[in-house]
Amino acid sequence: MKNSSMYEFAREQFSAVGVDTEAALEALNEIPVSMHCWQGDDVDGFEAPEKAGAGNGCVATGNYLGKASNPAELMADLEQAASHIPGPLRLNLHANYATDGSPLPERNELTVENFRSWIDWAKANQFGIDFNPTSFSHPKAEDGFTLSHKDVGIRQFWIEHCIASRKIGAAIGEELNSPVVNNIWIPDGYKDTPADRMAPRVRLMESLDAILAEDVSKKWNIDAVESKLFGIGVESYTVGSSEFYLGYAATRQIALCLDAGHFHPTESVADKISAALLYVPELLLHVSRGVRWDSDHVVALDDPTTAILQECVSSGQMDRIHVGLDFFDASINRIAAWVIGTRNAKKGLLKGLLQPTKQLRELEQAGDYTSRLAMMEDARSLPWGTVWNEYCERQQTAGDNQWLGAVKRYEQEELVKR
Ligand code: RNT
Ligand code: ZN
Repeated sequence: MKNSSMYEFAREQFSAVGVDTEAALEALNEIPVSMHCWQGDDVDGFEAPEKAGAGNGCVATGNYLGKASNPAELMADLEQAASHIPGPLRLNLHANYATDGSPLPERNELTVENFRSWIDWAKANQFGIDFNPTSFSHPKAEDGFTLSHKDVGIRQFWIEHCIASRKIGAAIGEELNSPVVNNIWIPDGYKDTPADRMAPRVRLMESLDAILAEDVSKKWNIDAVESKLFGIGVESYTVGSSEFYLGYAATRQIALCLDAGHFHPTESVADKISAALLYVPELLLHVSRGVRWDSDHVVALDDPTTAILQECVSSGQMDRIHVGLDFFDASINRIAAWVIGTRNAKKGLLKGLLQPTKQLRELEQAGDYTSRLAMMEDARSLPWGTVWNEYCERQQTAGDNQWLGAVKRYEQEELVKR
């Protein structure tokens, strides 16, 4: 059977429970997903290795062939991945992926011109851009502290880097006519039990205030802060914890980043969205998958992930939520990892858009929880995959089970030569 006839059949089935698949597809096409540049090269970036220093918590394990090691390779790989992903995309850039300038300036002196090639690339490929200061993998972060460091000079360096990043974000946003989400994540914390839990948090709060004090366009640069439960080598205490940043984002009215891998494993990140949005103006999601101690597996369409993406759309708050990805897996084809994870994020959003939300709410309002559960569970087996494949077709992108061959060919033709 042709997909188009299958789609007509699926459309009727959804329509029977009051869901308009055409409206869902239109809405899906309005939600960009921000693809993270760092899946393509295991978070290495382009700085000279002696400058980059040790990793601090962002560890990609595996040694799959063909890692991108320069801007041209990373851009080509991103284009290959993007060609298998339907709908709008943004590029989530880290400051250590500066492309232009020889030598590159220190991180606290970076300017928009150091990202000129990326801006041109984004224009050519119709991507928006998001940005992140890189406060790790650097000699000044080697003891694991940055914005909360005891040493005022080191703190000042990272404050300047974050200010430079905000200015870069605003300049890129204005040039692309699309606001840049600028997300601060720092690795700061202790492996072992601290004697003073307060002092580093006071220093982090003051550093963030100094960063935000710089007058940067709010129209083009959206500040966000990202919490974490723990990291490798930072098992006992993370300065930028969930409570720290929820309080910070709420009192400073900036965006809060929820990384799906940064909470206790049984916490529902989906449930945090409606609570946080009462107090912070916007949310950034780092869609990711935590597995035991690791928070960065390729996004799967598992229940917790689907619940997050469904909640984004069914909350009716999509205009205040930015969807970004954050995973790094070096044990499989890196381009396939991007494609799988990004398609899954979009599938989760589509599943949310195809939920009979209005009807479920009416049942809830009427107190008919039996029917609510029945409808919710029956909705799970509606043919959303057919609607997804229709979307891929309309976007001239391969449907499920149709894209991997091209990625394998690219591996044979390009990646093996690296
Ligand atoms: C690290 C955070 C952060 C990074 C990126 C590379 O635990 O999740 O978002 O993954 O900045
Ligand atoms: Zn993250």
